[in-house]
Amino acid sequence: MNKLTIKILIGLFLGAALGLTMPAVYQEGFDWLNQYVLDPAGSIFLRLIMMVVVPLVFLSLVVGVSDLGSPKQLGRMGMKTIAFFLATSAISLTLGIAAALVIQPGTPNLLGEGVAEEYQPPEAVPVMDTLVNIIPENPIQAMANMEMLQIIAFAIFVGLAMAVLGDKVTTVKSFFTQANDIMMKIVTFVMGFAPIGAFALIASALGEAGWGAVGDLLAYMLTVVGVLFFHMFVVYSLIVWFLGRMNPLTFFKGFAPAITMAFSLSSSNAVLPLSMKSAQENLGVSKQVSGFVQPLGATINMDGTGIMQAVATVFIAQVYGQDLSLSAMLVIVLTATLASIGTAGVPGVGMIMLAMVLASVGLPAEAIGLIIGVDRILDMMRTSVNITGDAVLAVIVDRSEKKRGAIDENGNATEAS
Ligand code: DAS
Repeated sequence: MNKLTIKILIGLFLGAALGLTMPAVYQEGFDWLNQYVLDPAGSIFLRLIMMVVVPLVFLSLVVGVSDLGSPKQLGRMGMKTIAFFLATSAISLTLGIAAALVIQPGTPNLLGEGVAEEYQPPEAVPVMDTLVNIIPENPIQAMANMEMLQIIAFAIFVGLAMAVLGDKVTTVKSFFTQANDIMMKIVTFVMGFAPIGAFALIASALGEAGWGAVGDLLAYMLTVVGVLFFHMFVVYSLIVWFLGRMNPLTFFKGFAPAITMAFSLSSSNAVLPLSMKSAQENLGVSKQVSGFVQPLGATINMDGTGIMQAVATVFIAQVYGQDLSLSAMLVIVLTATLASIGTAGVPGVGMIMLAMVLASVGLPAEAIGLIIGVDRILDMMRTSVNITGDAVLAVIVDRSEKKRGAIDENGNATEAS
């Protein structure tokens, strides 16, 4: 477990202790502290997160899509890989939404009396309008207004065009790549503020909401963890068994070193070397397939993150007393699936993308304050799910490529491929 994780967890527990005890002992003192210290510190942290959302989503998607190459370059294995990643992302998001609708972890006005009443939900948009409105009339205006689906659509067009133009746009490509690196560095800076941000936000939220919020917070966490476990040990087991023809026990035993490392580091990118080593040496995946599928998956495939985002969005809608319409649920699945295409696997990035999903369905990002405190604990678990999904696909693509004769049993490409 790295130092930042430990600091965030300490911030979480100290903040929760303060928020749950001080108001009962010295309400005026807490109110003053909340007004002049906790609220400002929490708002600064949330604004730092919101600050990076639009540039991060746009740049990471442009770079992610252009790195994928054009459909022709991608070829059979690439198209198969992306189709599977998008399919499991959509499944994980749908599972998350369904679980949160059934369990109902959030209760209206959890964040304070009248919060649900004074919240003005955006008017429900028919599904067809939602799909038509994905195409922006003015991409710059879409960015200014944080119209996330329109930003995503424009970024995909730009990325595809860059992939097709190839060497003609290397200067622009390196500009976008470097700009994306800058954004990811800013994310690291923002996450460095997370211990203080988590302390302030959880203390303020629990101080205002009281002990009742602890129950909702636990219900939220257990819903996320429950779906993560289901997706990891049921959905992935079925896929690796029926499509990969591999005993799930063999799979999880062989991939266990990477899963435990991902849990402690909360970063898919950092674990990638071990993920690939485990898949190649313990699961028999060829170097060729592992070297393509797992690095791609570490960037574009984040099923665990999708589960958190889906549950968190429904939870926050419940806290604001808003019933999500069918088109809103479609927007959640679309934005979270497509936006994850370019998002790198680094600690805390899922929370930043959650701010984007909330914006896409008109929910205020302030509500993140209640759940951000416990996010690092969930980040450790969802990162393990993220990399496991990449390994599951590597196993099934490897098997299908070997079955086609494109790769021989020693993992070398044959001329037939
Ligand atoms: N920690 C991210 C990863 O490395 C996932 C997330 O932040 O949701 O996959």
